[in-house]
Amino acid sequence: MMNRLSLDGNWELAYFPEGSIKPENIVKSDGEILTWIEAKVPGNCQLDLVRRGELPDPFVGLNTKMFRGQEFYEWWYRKKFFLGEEWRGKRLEILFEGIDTFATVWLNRKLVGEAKNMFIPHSFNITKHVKFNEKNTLLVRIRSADLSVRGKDLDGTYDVMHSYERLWARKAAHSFGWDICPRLVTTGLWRSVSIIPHKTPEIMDFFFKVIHADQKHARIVISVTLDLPRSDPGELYLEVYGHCDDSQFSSRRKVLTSFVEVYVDVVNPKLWWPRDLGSPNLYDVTLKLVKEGEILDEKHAHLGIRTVRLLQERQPDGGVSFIFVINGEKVFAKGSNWVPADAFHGRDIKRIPKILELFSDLNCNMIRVWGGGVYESDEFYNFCDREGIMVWQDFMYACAIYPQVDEFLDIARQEAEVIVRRLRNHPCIVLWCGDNEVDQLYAALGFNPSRNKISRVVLRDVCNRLDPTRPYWPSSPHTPSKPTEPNYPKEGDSHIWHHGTYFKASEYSEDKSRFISEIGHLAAPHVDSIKQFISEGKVWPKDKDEWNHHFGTHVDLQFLPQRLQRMEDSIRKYFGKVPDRLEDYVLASQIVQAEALKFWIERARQRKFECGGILWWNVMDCWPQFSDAVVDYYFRKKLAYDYIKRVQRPLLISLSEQVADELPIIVINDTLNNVTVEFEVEAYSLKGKMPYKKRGRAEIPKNEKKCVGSVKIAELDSNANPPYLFILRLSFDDKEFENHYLYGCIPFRLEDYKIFLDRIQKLK
Ligand code: BMA
Repeated sequence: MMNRLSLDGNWELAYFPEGSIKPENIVKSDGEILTWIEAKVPGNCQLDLVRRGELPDPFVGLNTKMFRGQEFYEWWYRKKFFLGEEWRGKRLEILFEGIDTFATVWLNRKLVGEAKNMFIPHSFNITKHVKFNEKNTLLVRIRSADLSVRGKDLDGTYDVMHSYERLWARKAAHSFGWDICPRLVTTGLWRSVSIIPHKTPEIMDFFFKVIHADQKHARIVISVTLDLPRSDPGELYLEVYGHCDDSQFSSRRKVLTSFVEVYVDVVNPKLWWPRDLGSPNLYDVTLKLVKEGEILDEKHAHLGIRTVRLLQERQPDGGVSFIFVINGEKVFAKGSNWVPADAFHGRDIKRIPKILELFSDLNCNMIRVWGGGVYESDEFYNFCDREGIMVWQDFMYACAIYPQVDEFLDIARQEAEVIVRRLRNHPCIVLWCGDNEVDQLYAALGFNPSRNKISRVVLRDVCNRLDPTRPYWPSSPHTPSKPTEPNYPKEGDSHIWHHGTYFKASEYSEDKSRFISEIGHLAAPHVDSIKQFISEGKVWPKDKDEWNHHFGTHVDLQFLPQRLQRMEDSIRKYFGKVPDRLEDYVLASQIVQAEALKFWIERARQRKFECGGILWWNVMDCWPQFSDAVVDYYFRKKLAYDYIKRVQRPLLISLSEQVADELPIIVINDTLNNVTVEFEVEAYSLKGKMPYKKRGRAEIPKNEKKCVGSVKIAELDSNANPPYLFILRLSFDDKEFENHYLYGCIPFRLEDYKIFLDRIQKLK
């Protein structure tokens, strides 16, 4: 079958205040009555204007404010293309992989379709309207999102961000303004556009349903949806072949109806494992439609054979566990939250591969796709499949009480059906989650979140029906037995936010969470980055307006101006004062963040399986700002990056907090092998290395943690006063892993920390 025709690349763009020119006049003239500029697809209209210098770089200073007026514009795209004779006789569809958001499409002056949802692809049949061997003119009108949803029923809704128009617009929530994202209500063809030829019969969709898998045997049901002729298809067979190295399977079934189920049994299957536990094996699968030896259609895909379960068992302290179990083995989740790759989603495609490399390099085995962004691209999930990174997938609802009327529930249902069908063949996805912090909001307003029909009825039903292989979790955070206490620590997942509080304060150090799905600490980005996004002359001393703007105050919320203050509170608590040199200010903020994240991850791992995992907030910024991210928008890493990378390795040596005079040494083994390790602990005071050394050897059973000894403060040289820096070393299999622990009482002196930092930065 002939390949698709990509329409990506240069398009034309025109724009004007919505309604000031009649659409029918534009269509009638093939757009000739408009003035066109050059546009890039995939892209965003606003960026096309920036490229021409008609709008400033929105990421500098207070410039996002200059994009507000454009929110009330309509935008027209035009593309002219040719199709040769070879395209004749096929059913032709135009596929828009992402339209942001309220759009109408015409081809050769004929209406071909409408779109109202940024999150899902749209495909329109253009067979009747296309011309062969001559010019085709495609026109796309994108209306203002604000104006498109005006007048919709908002009674009974609530929006934390006070941007109510977003509730009816199925468009990335953050674009209306968030603490971590600017208000930039974008428009555009943000993903690829192509023309796809179809012929009948055709394989339309398939689902690899793994119903059983262990080391010896796997059974997979492959459900296939076909497009068949409206007459007897004859001796038509569906054939399936799969292989992964030397493991193979095949099956064949006669096609009688347009829905076919093929059962596949695999002996000694090569299972898909999350990283650290094994290899993320993938089978190459080919599905063929065959009639009398002729292949009529063929599709290729990857299959990861694995099972997933969410273990929720009563625990000795009365709580309930929250542990992912893959192929029967518990997995401790270490990872981070995925926020939008860019405030302009038209640029995602360029940034996503680079950002994903960071997750992998940071030793993450899980990513949570947060509900305030978008469902990610195929490349995103393919990467996670290949790397063995599990994905916690939110549906795109965040921080609001959404409309509960039937019209909205239908929109939600249709979107979920498309998304679940699109993503369910990715073994990386281990959980469908209804939303971000919607339960929490219901509870905060005094309502029971079980009333939310979106997460409790619509999404649950779609997941149960279209993908019964994965657990469904209604909201993050959520507590099944106490819905009105979604953040109850001993059950379900928790979001832990206390900006400005010392990271070892009891809120953190006595936390009993069963699974931490959000926790984060603010820090400034690199000085060079600050100079890139704060206007000249406003960098230092800080210009309150510009700094606050890049801390989230573009959203008119009371709590946001305090973010800057709270970051400084945390510096003051750790170092006694806020440095008055910019370089030191940045360093101090990054040290506190680095030590905080290191401490939280270590503590969660030390509580292995009382706690099922920790997904900290977050790796990357979607625009240049002061934030919880550990890599800034320009890809400059904060200090926390290396600290996290060290403490997320599968084998970890760590010190736990002091009990009486001792600090327990805890080794954690996240692999499925029993390991024998050698360890040692060295101590440094500000005067240099101390004569202390502790050595040992220990066996750590697979997938467990163990206390292998302790550091006794009384055994240290009493001539040197704290602070002390402990260097912990673990040797295994000719490899050495190091970690550190800073001992002493806050406040530390920044000058003292700098002395230790030299040593910390040399850790292996
Ligand atoms: C959380 C999220 C977001 C927010 C983030 C960072 O609680 O779920 O809504 O952007 O914190 O502050």
